Amino acid sequence: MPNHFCSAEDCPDPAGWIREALILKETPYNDKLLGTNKTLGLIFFNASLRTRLSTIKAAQNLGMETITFNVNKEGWQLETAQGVVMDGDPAEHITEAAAVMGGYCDILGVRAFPTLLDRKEDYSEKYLLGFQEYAGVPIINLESAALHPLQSFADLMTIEQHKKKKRPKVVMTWAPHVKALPQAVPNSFSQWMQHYDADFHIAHPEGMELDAKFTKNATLSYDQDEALKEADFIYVKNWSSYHDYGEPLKNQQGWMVTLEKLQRTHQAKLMHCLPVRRNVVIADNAMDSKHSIIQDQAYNRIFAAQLVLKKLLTRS
Ligand code: SN0
Repeated sequence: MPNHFCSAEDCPDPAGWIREALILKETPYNDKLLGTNKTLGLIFFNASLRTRLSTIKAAQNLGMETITFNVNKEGWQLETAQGVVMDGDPAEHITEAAAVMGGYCDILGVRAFPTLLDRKEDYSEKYLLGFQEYAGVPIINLESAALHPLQSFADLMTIEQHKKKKRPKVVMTWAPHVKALPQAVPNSFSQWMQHYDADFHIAHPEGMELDAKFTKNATLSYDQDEALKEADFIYVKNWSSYHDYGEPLKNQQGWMVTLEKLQRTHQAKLMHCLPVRRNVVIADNAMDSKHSIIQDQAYNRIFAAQLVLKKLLTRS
């Protein structure tokens, strides 16, 4: 087990972990003593509902204490660059802040979204790497600029729980949105799908290609209808452009997922990481249909986080 959980690359055995997490879900309190006198710190630079609550719940199931800190709202603004004269807004350097929080906690989770202004800077993951370097404790990625591994791990658990054939067809489709959103969720899902036995397709409009490093094993299509044919799972997500960095698509028409589209699939299960804007990304008639396994995805977040915490607490 590596010292951190920041990417699929930090999971040595995805299939084994999915199995273990699904077992944990049946027996969530078996390790209640494992976290005695251990503290998990959760540091948020951005908003969160599921990640925050599911990870706290996971820690409680293991007997850990938690400290949640909305650093952007309640803390000092942090400087991340080395060697700068700190005569601007940031009052504190990540070097000291991470070390202090690492001293108070045994494991730290960090959420830091991208700015979507500068790709190189966003994808350098300066917050995640800064915490890894200076905190001196294991770091969990609670959604960084480029990746959201706790979400993807729960997504794979959910597919495993619902699949009816050994190698299902899984289609991730781009969908419209009113804002420019990060690529973290689709990057991460694609990265984890490289380690999962499925026929994996990605449908998106021209110009919305993700970093090929993550999508290299997927079948890519610009035709949503074509891609959705015979699908067993449809993962819906908006993202902004990776190549024209941070730009939303101008003409988004025709990409919202509706019940009519789901009815043309292989009774596909509908997935989304949430939060979802109804009738922009997914229509009400699809959200409220029997196709949706979105609540299972959210529920599985507890056990994905619990297994990761367990692995970090017992790593040798
Ligand atoms: C985030 C994203 O990465 O797309 C978090 C998803 C887990 N989503 C949003 O920021 C949605 C914001 C909005 O206004 O709908």
